[in-house]
Amino acid sequence: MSHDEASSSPLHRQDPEVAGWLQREDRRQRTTLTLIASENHCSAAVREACGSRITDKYAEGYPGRRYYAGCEIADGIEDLARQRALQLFAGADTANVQPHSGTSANLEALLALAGPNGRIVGMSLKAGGHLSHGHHKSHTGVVFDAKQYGVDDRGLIDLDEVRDLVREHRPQVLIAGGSSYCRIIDYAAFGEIAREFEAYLLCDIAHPAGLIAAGVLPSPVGVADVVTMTTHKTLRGPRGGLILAQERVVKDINSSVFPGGQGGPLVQQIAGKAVAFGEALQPGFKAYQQQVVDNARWLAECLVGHDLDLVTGGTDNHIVLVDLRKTEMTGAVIEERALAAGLAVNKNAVPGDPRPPMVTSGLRLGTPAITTRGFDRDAIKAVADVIGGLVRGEDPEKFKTRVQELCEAHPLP
Ligand code: DSN
Repeated sequence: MSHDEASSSPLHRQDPEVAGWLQREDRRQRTTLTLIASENHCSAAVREACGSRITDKYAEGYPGRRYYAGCEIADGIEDLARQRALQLFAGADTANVQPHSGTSANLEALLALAGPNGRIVGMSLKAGGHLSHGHHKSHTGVVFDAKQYGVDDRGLIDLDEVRDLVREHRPQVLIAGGSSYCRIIDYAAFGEIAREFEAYLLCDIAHPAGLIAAGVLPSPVGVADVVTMTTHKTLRGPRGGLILAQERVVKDINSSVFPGGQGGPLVQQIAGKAVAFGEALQPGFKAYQQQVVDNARWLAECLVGHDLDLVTGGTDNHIVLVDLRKTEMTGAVIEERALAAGLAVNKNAVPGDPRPPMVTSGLRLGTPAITTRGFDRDAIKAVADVIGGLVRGEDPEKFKTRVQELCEAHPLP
């Protein structure tokens, strides 16, 4: 939107204060390189759907069975989103597109499968898992009797440890997936453990969903009873959650989402999900996802060239986790220094991290957003050079012009 169009918009005329904040966010995104692994830049079409008039509509229930009048358009949109989700993730029996977020999706799925006070096993946050996999500060660590597995000295999931924990704890649900795990997860092996001990398998693919949809990484669909994900990370859609379920658990999952965990669905977000799934079904999406992984691997190589340590030594997906423990820097310090240079990165615990979560000894980098901006090998190397310099203690000011050149050469969609 041009400056003139923006300043004559209804929002700008009615509420210049909010409009001003949103313009600043627009500018922030244009002039910052997003290396936060969980963020991306969705299309203008997705944003238009999410800002549409259907935001006004209440549609509690499911298509064909709503608690309000006038839901026929909401039904059409939700059916379309569900159909497209099932095309993207072949082998799933149903898709529930209503979860407001990945955490809501996990809580709803876990309540459906384990019930209150049920037993669950998931990867610990410190090892690369997620809060909603049973962390003691998440409802999933309060409502359920949760045990957590970690990673070995190389930063890899140890399937023997997982099996031992499942044998001992006998969970109703075993969870596979994480938010800072950079390697391929062996879903088939998790499935064998779950079957051996009669647990359900829940695979949380919030991070690699787009890579899996494009066939760049192996899919857990068909192995897992339930697959949860977010739609706004590698999948490049609007903020929200999605649950895929096999027939035997569909009824429980659907009633756990509504009326169990949520009221009216956010139909405008479901419309945005339908648009994003449509985009992901186009041939260019596979090339984009392959580039996300190629860029992450190259970024990892370039960072190793700057003598930085990486958890697991590299990556198979879109995430690179830098272990700063041999340097003078903490995750928090580098996060701040990077932002001063124009890079948005996030501090992140590394396995065995002695520092607290607001400090950390790690840096999580991701390539989805910069790949959307069209980054190639030269541009990735330039980013690695900035990070290498910042970790060595060089002044962030020195990199500002180079980062702005990269932003201008790679505009937002
Ligand atoms: N915020 C997500 C991430 O950054 O991975 C997890 O909830």
